[in-house]
Formats: sequence, structure tokens, C-alpha cells
Amino acid sequence: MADSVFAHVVRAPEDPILGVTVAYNKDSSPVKVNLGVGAYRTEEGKPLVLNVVRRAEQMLVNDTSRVKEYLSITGLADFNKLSAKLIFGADSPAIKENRVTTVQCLSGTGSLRVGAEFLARHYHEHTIYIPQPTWGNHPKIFTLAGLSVKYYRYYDPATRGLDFQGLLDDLTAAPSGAIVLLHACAHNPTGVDPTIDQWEKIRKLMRSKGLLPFFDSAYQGFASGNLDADAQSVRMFVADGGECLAAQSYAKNMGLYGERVGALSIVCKDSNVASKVESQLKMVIRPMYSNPPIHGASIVATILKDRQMYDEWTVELKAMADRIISMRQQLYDAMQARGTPGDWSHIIKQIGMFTFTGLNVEQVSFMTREYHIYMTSDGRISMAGLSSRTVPHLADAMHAAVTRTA
Ligand code: PLA
Repeated sequence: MADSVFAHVVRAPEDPILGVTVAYNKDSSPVKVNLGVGAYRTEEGKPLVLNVVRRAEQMLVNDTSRVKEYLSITGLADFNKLSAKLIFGADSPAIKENRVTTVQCLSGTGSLRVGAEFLARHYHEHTIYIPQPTWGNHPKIFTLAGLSVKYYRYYDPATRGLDFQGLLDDLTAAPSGAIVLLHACAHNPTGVDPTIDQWEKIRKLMRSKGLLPFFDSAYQGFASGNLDADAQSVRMFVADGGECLAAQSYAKNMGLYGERVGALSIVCKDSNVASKVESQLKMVIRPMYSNPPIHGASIVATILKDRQMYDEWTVELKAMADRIISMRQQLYDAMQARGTPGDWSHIIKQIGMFTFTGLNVEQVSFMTREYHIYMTSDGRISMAGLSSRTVPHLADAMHAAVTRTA
């Protein structure tokens, strides 16, 4: 038999985040815990489908007038309108003035990719600045779309906080017009967000230099438990009348991970530009995946357009956010109780789904080897994957990692 025409293909490494789940699945230990991927779990360690999502799905199934026709290239119109309102605010002047175009995309990742491809084709500056560190998929998405990726300083390991001066210096040095990727809230992986005051300074600097903001909003409502509070950074940039892009994901805040529901919005100066931009977004989407899937977007639209279901959603969302916050407190208390050397207050100070522990690669691999705790090698743990039951085991592992390894 002749060799395969693909014989030269070299095996690619597992994804740094999703590969953690692959390794976890292979482990037969009864005490194993997966704190790698950011996926919400209940106190019982089970995935959660929100009650309101179940109810919306039931309504959709029962409605025999619904069909399975293709959506338009830009997706479900109701979903797009409601998504723009959710992120920019119900009374956003940009929406009223019809200068926002929103297209349904394949969750947050797909929204980022479509936005990036649009920018690569139609925007004069091809450099995008992303925070150091950032979600590991960002550089790959933007590079493959044809943009050139540069980093701005974001996190200071010494203070385990924002390197605000570094950030300002790097954006000041960026070429005018450069694109800047901003995490709308709950920065991944650091859990460190700018304060409102700092956001205002970032906004002023970016507008004065004509830097183009591209918001990644993957955790709206998941950080504080409040949808409006978590969209404040984005709304500040829209309130000044300037242009920006925003990628939204419903994976975490509605628990629709595998349904792949998200939206890309581009806020433009006027409605004429917005409609031309939308026509070009269709040119990006059509040859990529033609049009988006109908089911998940219908769930979201059903919930967002019904006052009562919307309210029910906010209650369930707040409960998820609160459980994560309580996990922070429990883990912090457990570290204190063990007298683990070092300052662990960042566990309770950081925001959102993740704690950026400060543990190094060796300590992480020690914890996986000896305690069957799975997390990304940068020391990030998904607080949403923890429960009161697993906190003591994690605290034991962290204590051992810190005290036994160099
Ligand atoms: N943007 C950020 C900042 C994210 O953290 C994630 C997901 C996404 C976008 C994309 O999510 P979506 O396409 O599923 O909507 N980050 C996860 C999962 C939760 C992942 O890596 O895919 C993470 O564990 O970091």
C-alpha cells in the first residue's frame, strides 16, 4: 500500500484550555476535579441548564407553527435587536439612531472571527493590540483573520493587579487607528478589571488617538450578577458617539455553551455607514458558514423579549454569579485556615469566572499529578467548577504545591 498523502502531517498539540478536559476525561481517579475550561457547575458538580432556558425550549417545541427554514445571513432579526439592547442598554442613542449593525454569529468566538475578518478587509489599520495576558484563543483568531497581533501590558504579577501605567504607555505608543481588544468585564484569565475611573482614562486616551475599540463581552452578568453593571465599560465608549465593535457570547450568562449563540455589533457614526457595513458583514459570513443556526438564538430571543422570562433569567444569572463569589470566599478561608504562605487575598479580589492563582507550571503539574486537579498551566482555575465539597481538596493541593515545590 502506498503511503498516505497525509503521511507528512505532524500531530498538533492539544488546545491549552480544551485539552485540559481531554486529560481530565482520561483520569479514572474518583477525586478528580476539572477547573480548566470555564464551564459553570452546580454545588453537586453538574452542568446547569437554566430553568428559564428549559421553559423557552419547551415553548419552542410546542409551537407547531415553527419551521426549520434557513435564517438570513445575518441571523434572527429579533435576536439581533435584543442582543444590541442587552449590551448597549435599552435607551442607547446609537440604537435609536439606527447606527448599530448586529449580526448573529457562532457564540463569542465566531463573533470575534467575523469582526476580525471584516476589519482585515475594510479597515485601514491591521494591527490589533490585545492584553498581556489574554484568552489564549485571541491571538489565533486575529492572526488567522489577517490582522497583526501586538500586546499591551495589562497585568502586573508583582501586585496581582492591573498594570495601569504600562497599559496607558503601550496604548500611547500604538500607531493611531490601531484596533484594541478590550475585555468588557471579568478579564480572562486574570480576573482583574479596570475601575470605572480607569476605564474613563482609557477611553479618553483611545479616542484622542483614534484607536478602535473591539470589546469581547463573554461574561456580561457573570461578573457582578448585574447585566447593566457588567456592560458599563462598553456603554461608556458608545456614549461618546464614537465607533466600536462588540462580540457577545451567551455561552456563560445563559449557559448555552454548546448551542453556540452570540452576536457581533458594529457601532458606526451614522445609519448609512451602518447599513453598508452590514452588507459587507454578509459578504464575510456567507462563504464562511452561510447563515447561523436557529435553535439557540430562538431560545435567547424568547427569553429577552418576555419581561417575566427576562426577570427570571436575571435571578438565575445572579445565583450563578453569587455562587462563584462564595467559592472565592470559601477557597480564601480554606487557605487561611491552612496557613498557606503568601498573600491569597487576590482570590477574593479578582472578578468573574476565574482566579489567576499565581501558581507556576511546576506547581500546576504537581497538583494534577498528586491531587488530580486539572487546570490550565498558567495557574488559572475556574471558580465556577468548584463546590463546597471540592474546596478543601483544592486548598490541600494548593497548600502542598506552595510548601513542597520550589
Ligand atoms: N472570549 C473570552 C474572553 C472567553 O473567555 C471565551 C471562552 C470566549 C470569548 C468564547 O466563548 P464562546 O465562543 O464559547 O462564546 N473561554 C472559555 C472557553 C470559557 C474556551 O476557552 O473556549 C475558557 O475556558 O477560557
